Amino acid sequence: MGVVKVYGSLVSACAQRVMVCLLEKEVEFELVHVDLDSGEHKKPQFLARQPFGQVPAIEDGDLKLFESRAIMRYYATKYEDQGTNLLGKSLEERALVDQWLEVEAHNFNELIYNMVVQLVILPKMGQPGDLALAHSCEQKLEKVLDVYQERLSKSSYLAGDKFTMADLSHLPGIRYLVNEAGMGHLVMERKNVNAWWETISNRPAWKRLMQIAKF
Ligand SMILES: N[C@@H](CCC(=O)N[C@@H](CS)C(=O)NCC(=O)O)C(=O)O
Repeated sequence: MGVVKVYGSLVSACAQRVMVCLLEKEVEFELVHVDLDSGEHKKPQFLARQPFGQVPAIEDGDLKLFESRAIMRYYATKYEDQGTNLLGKSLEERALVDQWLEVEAHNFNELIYNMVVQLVILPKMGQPGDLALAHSCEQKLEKVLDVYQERLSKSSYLAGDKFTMADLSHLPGIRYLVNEAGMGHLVMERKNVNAWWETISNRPAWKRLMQIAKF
């Protein structure tokens, strides 16, 4: 069986989520570049892998899978005893990991995604971003990060005292926010969130991915 193939792009936050997970789990992978700029992800060949026309998708032997968080959970479970344990140990720990992963997916991600599209992606494509939408997302994100600030006053990581996939899942979005969207103050103004970000973004797997991506 060959190495895991990740279909995506180094600049895609969702593909980064999968790649940093594979690096934490010490699973070898090959990135098969999907050219988002030319719309390769909307062509039939890619739609056969991901019918919604979004990256990433993976191929692992006979298994083809899409949805970055499902892929992350698959590898966290398949290689539970290899590399970093991303799942938590007890049923209760795992439930907390799932809870914060749901928060990332439903309370956090969409706000960041909209802000990055309006403030970074559209301007890069020569189109004006909707600044009113970005501002409204920023205000909502302030409230979400206030909840994180409170949570992180009780534990070093979101689901407890260990790094898990709940923390990992935030890495690509926060990088965009801090490094590309000029929104670093949202993190820095919150002492516990900032300390958490410093810790998780200094993990060797994330630093390795940043090196590979040349960010
Ligand atoms: N829920 C999906 C979302 C995938 C997604 O939004 N991918 C973005 C890149 S981060 C994409 O392909 N955007 C291009 C598009 O939607 O046309 C996942 O987590 O895999």
